[in-house]
Amino acid sequence: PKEIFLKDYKPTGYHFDTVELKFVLSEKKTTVVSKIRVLPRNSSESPPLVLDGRDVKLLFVKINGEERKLEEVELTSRHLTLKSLPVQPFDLEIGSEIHPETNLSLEGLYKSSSGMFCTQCEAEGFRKITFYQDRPDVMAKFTTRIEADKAQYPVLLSNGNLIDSGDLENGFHYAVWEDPFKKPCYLFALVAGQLTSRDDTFKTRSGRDVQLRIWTPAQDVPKTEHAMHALKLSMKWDEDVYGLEYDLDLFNIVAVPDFNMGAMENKSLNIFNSKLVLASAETATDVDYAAILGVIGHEYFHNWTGNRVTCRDWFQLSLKEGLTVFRDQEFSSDMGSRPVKRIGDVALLRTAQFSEDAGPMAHPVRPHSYIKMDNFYTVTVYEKGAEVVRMYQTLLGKDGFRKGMDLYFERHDGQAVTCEDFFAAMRDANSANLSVFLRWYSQAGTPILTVSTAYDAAARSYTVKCKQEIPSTPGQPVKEPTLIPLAVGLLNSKGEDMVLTELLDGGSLKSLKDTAGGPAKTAVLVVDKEEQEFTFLNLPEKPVPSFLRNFSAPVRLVTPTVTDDDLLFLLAHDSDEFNRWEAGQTMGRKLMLDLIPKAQRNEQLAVPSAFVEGMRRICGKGTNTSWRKRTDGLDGGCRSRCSTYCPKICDKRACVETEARFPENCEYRLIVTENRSSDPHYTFDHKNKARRSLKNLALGYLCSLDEADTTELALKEYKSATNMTDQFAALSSLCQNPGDVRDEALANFYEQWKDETLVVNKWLVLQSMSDIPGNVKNMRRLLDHPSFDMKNPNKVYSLIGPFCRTAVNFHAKDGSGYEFLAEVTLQLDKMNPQVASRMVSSLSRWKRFDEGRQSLAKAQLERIAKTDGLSENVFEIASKSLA
Ligand code: HT7
Ligand code: ZN
Repeated sequence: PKEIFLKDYKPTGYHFDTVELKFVLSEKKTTVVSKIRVLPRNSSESPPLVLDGRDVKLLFVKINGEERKLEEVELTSRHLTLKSLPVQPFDLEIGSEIHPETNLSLEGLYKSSSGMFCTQCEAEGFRKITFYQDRPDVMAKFTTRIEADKAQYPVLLSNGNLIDSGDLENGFHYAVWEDPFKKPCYLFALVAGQLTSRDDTFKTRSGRDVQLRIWTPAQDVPKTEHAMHALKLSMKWDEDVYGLEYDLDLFNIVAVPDFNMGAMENKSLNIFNSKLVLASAETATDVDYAAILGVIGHEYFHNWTGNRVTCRDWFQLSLKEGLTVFRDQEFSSDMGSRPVKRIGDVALLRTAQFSEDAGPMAHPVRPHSYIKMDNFYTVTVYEKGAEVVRMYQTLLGKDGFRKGMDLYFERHDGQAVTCEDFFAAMRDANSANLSVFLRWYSQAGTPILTVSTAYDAAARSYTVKCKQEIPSTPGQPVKEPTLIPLAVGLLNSKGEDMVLTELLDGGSLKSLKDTAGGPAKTAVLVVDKEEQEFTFLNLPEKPVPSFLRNFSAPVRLVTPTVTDDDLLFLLAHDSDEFNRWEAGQTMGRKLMLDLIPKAQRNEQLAVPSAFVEGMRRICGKGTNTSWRKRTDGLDGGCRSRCSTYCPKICDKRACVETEARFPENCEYRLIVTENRSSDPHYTFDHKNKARRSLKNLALGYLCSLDEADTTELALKEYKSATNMTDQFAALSSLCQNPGDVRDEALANFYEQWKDETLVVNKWLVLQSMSDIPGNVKNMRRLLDHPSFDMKNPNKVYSLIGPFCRTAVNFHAKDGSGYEFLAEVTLQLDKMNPQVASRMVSSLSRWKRFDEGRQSLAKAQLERIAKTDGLSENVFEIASKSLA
């Protein structure tokens, strides 16, 4: 397979001005005719025009209405090359035939299991529809005519405005859609099927009425209320926060049950995986509701960051994705709890992205090369990319960031641009000097930032010493220091933020103010050298430092001079709620790591009472007034996040021997009863979500004790639940312990929900993530279960994905977990390479396994890599993992 490099980027020799597409959809084949107005870049020469095309049968080619003999064009399995073209603008007409009815890859045009036709063109799916310059810097105005059987496909949708429709012979009908905005072909969309819409309107701030429609099969329309609400909130938020208004009179969303990713931002016709649209209190959890809010927002926000301003090439993917993830994170924060959202986002970054950055697939936010672009829709491009955008905001302030965004749109509306263009807009709008910052785009690996401190009582000064180091990654052995914004707060002995007045930075003295000009309580230190010192002046006492507030940079922070007492103090007092959580986590992790070898040596285990006390107070059970004051201000969602270390430390033996029975000391039983809702009506708001989260966390901890009364409590919760959040949480708690109760609860749940495919997926998840020994056998049984279908990505993500995250069964000593995954991957690869390559990634980090497991995992990777007919997607992951 061919590797594509960023450094080889060249603009095309031909622009496409307008594109008229005509689709005739039918059960046995689909014909596509495209008529393109082509503008040669140079009027003195006509280089070959190379069009991409895969699995497309060429029917005819016409230039200015004149047919070219097919023997005269160059046609391979990937390209159609046209030579001897006019040097003046000309019309290119291409007729082709495709087979959506057998397309299981779910890219290009495919027929969903629900019977509807639908498209997915990003990144390179349009070439499976017709021959085209399938790259994002080719932007054209599209008009789309769709013809199909009226009874089978009553609804015909594409981008833009409906300009014509009517009946044809033989029971067919047609619709013509015109999109007034230039766009790359990856934003093209078409949908045809039996769909019903929930309709609403949104009045923009300039007073225009926008029609909003969410399309689903008729029976699902009641489940689209939350999605519609989320859409209207998103539209309002983008106006309020960025001054960005929707630019057409119609916005459609279609839900499809078979979709490789979460959703797609096609211009005015977003296509969504059903699981990110459909929700009801009975069938969806709080987590589902939150995901719907975030993803509806994300796709909507792409209308400006992605569609109006798009990417020059796919290496720039983070230009739109990192920025749009940042925007959706901020939107969700504003709609719910800011610290809880931040804690969740950072937790994901650390578990998924930091490990990607430390493995064989490590790549910069802007990769240098790829074999298959689909493999680069990664947590690095999305989540680390969002952190890079967040750092601009941290460095420039909210107002400065907004100025940068305004300038970005002013300069680049209607263009396909690069990450440097975004950087330049931020820099120029703020007259800032950030050049070292660009290294975030080009260097892979997570920087390690070591920060140590010294207080000089006589000088009343506090010195912060920073050292940064970026580990080597494949192909990048040596790194340069990058620009790290280190947000710092200093607490006095009462636990209050000290006012930071003056800072000596590399010898120069700066007076500190917050962004509104008031006294600074958090300073942002700009660390841009390998080693650097900063000194705060005028500090009357030795402070307790709160470093990297709100996780101001995606780094691993090492703080050798921060003591356990400091951590407990921060857990109690830090005004930065993220860092309160962080202090509890750091402390909890330290304790666990301490206890493990002691447990292995069968020694007496003890958890310091200060930590137990700290956790009790986080749960809201403290009496000490200064603690009480702090925890009262902490929302339930934060409490729930902060409490997550309690039971992990509390392995059953440790609890008994230390008398520190966390579940009892933390009064989990009380938490369950106090937070049980008396209101059968489900409300998705932050207060209720936080309450349910704390209650269900406590229930899970109690059930980990596996005692008769805790099981009884969980069964009671399961039976009395009035919404899926509570029902599923109770079921998950019960499922921790093997036995009849678990089996019966699972059977009961399936019986109740077997007709709700999205709920059945939850049932699959619970079983696949089980640590019950020998679960591979059960997995094989589930592959044959009527609820499973290898062709549906949601089923694969529910059954195979979670299995690969289990410690006991995926990593079974006999290699049966790895073998199972290899079998599934190879089977899946024949249908859907994008999903197959996501699955094989679970074996990528085999070098970190123990010796025995390394050779077992490697053998399976080798088996995959040498299979004949392997897709490029899976080949790229398997071969890079073995390198
Ligand atoms: N921009 C969308 C990306 C996407 C995608 C990429 C590869 C294969 C299938 C896909 N479906 C959607 C989604 C987004 O980030 O908004
Ligand atoms: Zn996106």
